Amino acid sequence: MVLTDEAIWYFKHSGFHIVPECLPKELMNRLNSVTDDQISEMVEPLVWEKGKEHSPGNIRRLSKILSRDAVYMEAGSHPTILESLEGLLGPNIELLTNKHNHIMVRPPGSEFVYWHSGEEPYNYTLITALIYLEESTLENGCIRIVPGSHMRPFQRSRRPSESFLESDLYNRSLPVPMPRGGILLFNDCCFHGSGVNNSTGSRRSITLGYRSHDAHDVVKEDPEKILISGERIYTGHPHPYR
Ligand SMILES: O=C(O)CCC(=O)C(=O)O
Repeated sequence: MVLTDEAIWYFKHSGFHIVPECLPKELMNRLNSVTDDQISEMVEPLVWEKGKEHSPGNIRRLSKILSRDAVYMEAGSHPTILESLEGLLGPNIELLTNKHNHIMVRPPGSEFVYWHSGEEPYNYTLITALIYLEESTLENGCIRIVPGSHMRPFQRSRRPSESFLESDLYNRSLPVPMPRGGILLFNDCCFHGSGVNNSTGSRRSITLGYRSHDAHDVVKEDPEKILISGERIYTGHPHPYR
C-alpha cells in the first residue's frame, strides 16, 4: 500500500513503520524451504551462536543471502516493500549488498542482539527492512526499537557497551512483535536490539538495507548497489552549464 502523508510523518518522527500487509504465504513457504536447506547444509558465510559447536542448530546468521538464491531478491524487491519504500526514499531505490544482506536465524536459546544503531544521523538515510520468515514474539526475543533515536541531537556511541536489560535504551524502547510474512521498516540510525530467544523454535528474519540513489553521484555503476526501482539520474550541476 502506498504510504499516506500521516504514515510518512510518523516514520519521520518515530523512525519506524510496520507495513500493514504481509508477504504472500506461497512466497514465505519458498523462502523458508530454501532457508531450511541453507541451514541444514551449513552453507557459508555463517555467523555462529557464541561458544556453541558448529552444527545447524547453532547458526545465528546466514550472511550474503542475495547471492545464495533468487528467492531472497524476489522478497527484497516485492511490490509490497517497494510501495512503502517509495514513500520514504522516493522513486529511485537501491538495495545494498554490502550492508545487512543476511538472515538472523536466532535458534532456541539465541543470545541478545546488543543495542546498536547501524548508521550515524549525518549519514545518508538508510532504511532497514526486516522481513519475518517466522512469527516474532516477546518470548522468542522480538526486536526492540527506541522511537525517535534516529534524530539524536547528542553524542552517543553507535555500539554502546551496556547490559541489554539495564540500559537506558531498554527503558526507552518498545518491543515490536511481528507476524510471519510481516515487514518492519526502520531508519537505521534508530537504536535497536533484541532479547534472548526463550522459545523452543527459531525466529528467522531477513535483514536488508535500502537507500535512495545518490542523485549527485556522477559514477553510476556501483557493484555493491542493485537498482530495484526507478533510475540512476544525475541532478547536480553539469559543467559546462547547458
Ligand atoms: O531482529 C533482530 O534480532 C535484530 C536485527 C538486527 O539488528 C540485524 O539484523 O542487524
